[in-house]
Amino acid sequence: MMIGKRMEQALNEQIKHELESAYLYLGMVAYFQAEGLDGMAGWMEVQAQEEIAHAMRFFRYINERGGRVELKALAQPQKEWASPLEAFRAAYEHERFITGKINDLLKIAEEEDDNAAEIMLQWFVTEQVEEESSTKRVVDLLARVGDSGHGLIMVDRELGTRRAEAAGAEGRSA
Ligand code: OFO
Repeated sequence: MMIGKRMEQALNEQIKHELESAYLYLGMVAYFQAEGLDGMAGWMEVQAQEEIAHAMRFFRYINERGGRVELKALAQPQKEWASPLEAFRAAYEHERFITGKINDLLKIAEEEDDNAAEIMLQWFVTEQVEEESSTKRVVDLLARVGDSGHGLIMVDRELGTRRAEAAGAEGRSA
């Protein structure tokens, strides 16, 4: 069955939200790089790539269901944060916002009796649990180290391992 107009529009909005996530996180990559925090920059770069993958899931889904993808304008993202903790707090808040959007989409799927969309969206429900928990974990770590320069370097080093893991995974699947 072809996708309904209401769902098609809502999913096109979601592609925009996912790309906005990528854009916001790339803004954070630039901020962390400027601060000399390469581990955090690497972590956020992997995060931004995941967001593009999320957008592409919706992109492909709309097409598979016979709909038409419509790309929207993206606003310029924030460039500066008061501290790495504030940046990660903003990322966590943004993930909660996205979780709300996924829940709204599920409601639409129910109202429209769109089982296929509902099943596709289940993946995102699980993914958002992971997204919220991974950003919250870093917020908690940074809150704990406070103003300690040594602590910040330790956290930066740990977060830097994510990029190495992601690169390893790419190597394996290639
Ligand atoms: Fe970060 O989960 Fe998509 O936006």
